[in-house]
Amino acid sequence: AQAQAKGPFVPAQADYQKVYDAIAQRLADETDYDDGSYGPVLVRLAWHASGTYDKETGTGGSNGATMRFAPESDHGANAGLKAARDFLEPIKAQFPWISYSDLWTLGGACAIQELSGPTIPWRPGREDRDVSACTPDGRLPDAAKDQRHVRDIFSRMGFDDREMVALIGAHALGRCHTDRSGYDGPWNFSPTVFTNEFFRLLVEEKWNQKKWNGPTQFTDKSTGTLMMLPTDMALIKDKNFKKHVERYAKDSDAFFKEFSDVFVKLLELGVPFKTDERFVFKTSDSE
Ligand code: CCH
Repeated sequence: AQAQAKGPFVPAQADYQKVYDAIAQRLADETDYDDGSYGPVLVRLAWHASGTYDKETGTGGSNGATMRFAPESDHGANAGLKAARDFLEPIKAQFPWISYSDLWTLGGACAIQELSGPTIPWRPGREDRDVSACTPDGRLPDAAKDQRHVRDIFSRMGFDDREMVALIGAHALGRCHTDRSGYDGPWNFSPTVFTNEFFRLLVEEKWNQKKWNGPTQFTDKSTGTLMMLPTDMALIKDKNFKKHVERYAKDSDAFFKEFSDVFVKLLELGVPFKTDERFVFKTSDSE
């Protein structure tokens, strides 16, 4: 019998769930890193791949995965993200049909869910682009700056005040590394669990400038082991930002819901999708 003519492979939700499962499995296996998880750095990779978007020119964003190439891979803000890109290489080898741009954003969505965060509905359709699509340096936020800078950078992507505050709540996860950004330490005591702790601590803790030779950062009065960046402190200096910080500190459900909506929006900025359908992936503990 003659083999049936096959068209090009068109992956379905079940195929993307397999990719999700492979990332989740690797997150569970590779615990000998940082605070025990690659999840936070995967979230940062998805964010830095997407946060280069410029609404005026339509350039940047997650479509293209141009951080594979210098100069973008060498931009100061992207220091350390090679760890996340390398973590995903075996997944790319196992599922060669997925683009890097879809894989990096799916990695971020998977990490949020696996670290007990909200559901992140995700859509495929990004295509990798070449080095000519690299964005110029300076599109990602500089932690040493104030609320005007935060507003400038995130409004260039098309976000409003409420969305900016929700997004930065991802600083519940992970830590700063002196050999990457120059800053040091985690924002809270559970850096591998997605919570609203970042906001609670920002409001309830007293933050003092850290005495050290490094860049200006803030430390909690109670233990001296946690940190805030100058841009994090800007969220309680600015009254329009602060009202959302206070709301999220009190209402974890509101934070989870609004974070999910805005993270979905971030991962989709500038992507010429051909489909409206988003997939909701099952987490590893629900199977
Ligand atoms: Fe962030 N972030 N971020 N951040 N970030 C850093 C680490 C993480 C800023 C600066 C820094 C978002 C917004 C901002 C994560 C997610 C998000 C670090 C330390 C700096 C500096 C890097 C290092 O040393 O490894 C600034 C400035 C802003 C905005 O003003 C947004 C938005 C998100 C996601 C939605 C995550 C996660 C980390 C931890 C990474 C890790 O390796 O643990």
